[in-house]
Amino acid sequence: MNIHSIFIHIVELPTIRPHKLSMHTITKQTIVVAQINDTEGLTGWSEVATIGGASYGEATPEAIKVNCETYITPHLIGKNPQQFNLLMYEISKTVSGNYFARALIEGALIDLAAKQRNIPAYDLLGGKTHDSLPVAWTLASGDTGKDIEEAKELLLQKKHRIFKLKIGVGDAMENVEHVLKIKKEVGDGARLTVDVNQAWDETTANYAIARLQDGGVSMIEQPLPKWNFEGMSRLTERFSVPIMADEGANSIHEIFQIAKHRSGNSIALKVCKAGGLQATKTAAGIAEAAGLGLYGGTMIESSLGTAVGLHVYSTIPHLEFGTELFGPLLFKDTITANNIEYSNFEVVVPDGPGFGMIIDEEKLDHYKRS
Ligand code: MUC
Ligand code: MG
Repeated sequence: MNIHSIFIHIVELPTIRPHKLSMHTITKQTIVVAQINDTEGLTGWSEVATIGGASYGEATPEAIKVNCETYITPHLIGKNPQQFNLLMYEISKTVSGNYFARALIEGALIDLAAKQRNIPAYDLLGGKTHDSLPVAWTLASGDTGKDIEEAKELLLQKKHRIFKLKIGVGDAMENVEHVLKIKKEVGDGARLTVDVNQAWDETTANYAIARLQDGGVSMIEQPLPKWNFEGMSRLTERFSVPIMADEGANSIHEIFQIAKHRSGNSIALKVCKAGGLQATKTAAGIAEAAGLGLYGGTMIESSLGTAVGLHVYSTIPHLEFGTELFGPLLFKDTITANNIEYSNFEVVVPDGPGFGMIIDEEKLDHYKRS
């Protein structure tokens, strides 16, 4: 029952099309996978994703792997994964920050603990309140015509009716026109949101958000740099369209400060940013107590990481903005034998044991960095 061995793998999966963010264009997504084996032959698996090396955030895949192997996993050998709560608390005393690394290890411990009991992971987190959740798709091809085509096709297939547009690259007002053209084409059948990924200054944000709000856009994600909490407070006060904090909303302490100073009136949750599934639930609790809207965010994980997100988001009763767990649909291939199911504009929570995903070890080996 106790932990026998732990391996951390860096994996690279190609995407179906380039995915353009303000700081990086993804053509191959890098994920980090943890594998924790127990003495009885069961394995817990988990995943965190990163975007563009060190460009999106401070956690790089290489640092996650080395910090897990040097400072976290030696502490876990011989320990009982059922005590994941205590183990992660002990780790928090010797490992500061490193939220992605801690989230990765906690996820694999929870997957293993749930598999040992033959129950779904969400049952270790209080039980699910949703069987499936609304799921947004990100339009980020960089081409207005292609984005319109993509949105219409996905609406027709009943896959998505919430679209997030990445608009942090290039001229802000041209980007606003791009959004409004798409809004006109997809009509009222879909909700449109934008993610600026920190690319604007406050003056630009004031001009652009006014146009987007008038044009019927339903949410503006991280318009200002992550350090500009006061600017985010002023935008939240000024506009009626929801302002969401993403890159600025990481630890539970940051989320508390955002709630206190209204530096955004909604939060993009992500397991990696919070440092784990339990911390994600705490973050959701702080946001709920402050009346902030919640979004089940993604760092564009593959099927395994998407299942991790789904298991924790399924235990949160009210996700005002739904989720954006579309990752598996952006990848050309997967490292699991089963895949995440999408139907009727929702993503289905995979039932267990654990996170409910079966690793295809040949595929894992194929896409793993040597
Ligand atoms: C982000 O900033 O939200 C989520 C969806 C997407 O296209 O990029 C990610 C990261
Ligand atoms: Mg974002």
